[in-house]
Amino acid sequence: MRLSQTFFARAGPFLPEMVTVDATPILIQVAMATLETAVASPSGASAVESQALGLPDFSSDSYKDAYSRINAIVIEGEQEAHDNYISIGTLIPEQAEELTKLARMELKHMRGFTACASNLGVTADMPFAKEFFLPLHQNFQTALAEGKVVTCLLIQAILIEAFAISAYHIYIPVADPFARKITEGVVKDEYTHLNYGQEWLKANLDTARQELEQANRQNLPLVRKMLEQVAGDAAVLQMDQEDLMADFLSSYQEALVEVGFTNREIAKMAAAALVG
Ligand code: PL3
Ligand code: FE2
Ligand code: FE2
Repeated sequence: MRLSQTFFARAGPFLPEMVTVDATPILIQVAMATLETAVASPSGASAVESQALGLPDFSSDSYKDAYSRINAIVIEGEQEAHDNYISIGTLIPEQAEELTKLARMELKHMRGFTACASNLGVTADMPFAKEFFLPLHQNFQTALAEGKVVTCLLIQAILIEAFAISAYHIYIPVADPFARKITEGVVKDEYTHLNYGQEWLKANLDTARQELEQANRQNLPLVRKMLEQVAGDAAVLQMDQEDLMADFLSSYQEALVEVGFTNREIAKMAAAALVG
């Protein structure tokens, strides 16, 4: 009884497809296998249930191994996002209060994703994640030291936020139920952050244009490499690399439209990812 309830509750968007294939035998199979093995995982779904729903086995060693790096990347990304918004506040003091609010949201995200790892019994590989972010981190620090607020905003509020939004979008449908809830909450906040960057750059486009194009040429290729580097582990989590790339490009493009670039200018800016 409990099993079929959770099955239907979790089936969500997959249900119509499964019904047309005749769900009954699958349900019976799941029920029997679950009764026999009774493997309850910390994610709330047993290995057998997860597989029947087309989700990864959250308790497998291969899943946990990939998760230790992906989760660390997310935790490091949220922590750096916090630090970056505080730093940007030193460059635009009249915005410091608003930026502190954004920074606080990032710490909340970081705590949420830390809980996702504990829930699965995974230890985040933080040294790996620090190295993953290093090139972008260094470019941000150099821009900060030179007082280049436009570059800092492009790196954090456009590129990193668009990266996070795309990754979270693609992760949500294949996440364990606990992490899915957390990530759904986080992704809403990330739009607020992307929007903050868009609005500031839009209001300052006349003076920002040249620096923006230059910063984009330097940093977009780094994001492309990060997407490539994460692809293998993301695939273990059933996240598709092309979906990630497509979602990133659409968030990036929408953001640049909002800032005030024409489609042709955006295509030229996106070409930096192909060439760099
Ligand atoms: C900005 O607010 C946060 C920046 C975070 C960077 C996210 C990188 C995402 C890499 C792929 C993650 C898939 C989601 C998994 C969540 C545990
Ligand atoms: Fe965040
Ligand atoms: Fe953010």
